[in-house]
Amino acid sequence: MFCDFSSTDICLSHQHCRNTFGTYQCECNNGWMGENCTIDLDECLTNPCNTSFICVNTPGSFSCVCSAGLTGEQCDQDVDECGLDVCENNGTCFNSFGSFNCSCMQGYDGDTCADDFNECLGGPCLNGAMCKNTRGSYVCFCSFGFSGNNCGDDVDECLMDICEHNGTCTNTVGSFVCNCTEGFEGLTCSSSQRGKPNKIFI
Ligand SMILES: [Ca+2]
Ligand SMILES: [Ca+2]
Ligand SMILES: [Ca+2]
Repeated sequence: MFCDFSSTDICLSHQHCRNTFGTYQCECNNGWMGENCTIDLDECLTNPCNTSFICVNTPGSFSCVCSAGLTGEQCDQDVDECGLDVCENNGTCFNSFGSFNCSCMQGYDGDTCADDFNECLGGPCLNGAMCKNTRGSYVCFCSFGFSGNNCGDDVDECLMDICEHNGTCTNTVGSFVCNCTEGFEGLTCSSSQRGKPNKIFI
């Protein structure tokens, strides 16, 4: 019995036929192993590619492809990622050999500035304000008496004529004080003092 090279049926797939003394043998093709040569050999485990390449195992074989950021037949040329608009959300791109860097606009994060930066984690809202993270920014919901983007500004309530009935207004940080004229009371001097007018029970 000899290998019949006119037929492909003697050996299983991933095998080839070899003549031996008086008979023949089926052997695994390169890249395959196991009893019936059905197991793919992972050539990448033996690091067959040099450092500019990364190894990709394929069924029955492997290939060396350029590491990210490198190109050319020998993988010795830089990819200009900045020419590919790799930085998102108006980030500024800096090309380097084999790599690149994005300097993100305020509010964005990540290698390509694609991620929202959660400003609330840094506690930007002042004076007890609530922080809500938004994409590319954040919003502060100010407590009473404060204003501004980060709620760091005192509201001068006296400018709003907040004290009624000619009360005297004094602005304070986060609040105000009204000194009421006689006969009036309350935070804004809006109510008449009880018991003053004798006529109330008449
Ligand atoms: Ca580059
Ligand atoms: Ca944000
Ligand atoms: Ca105030």
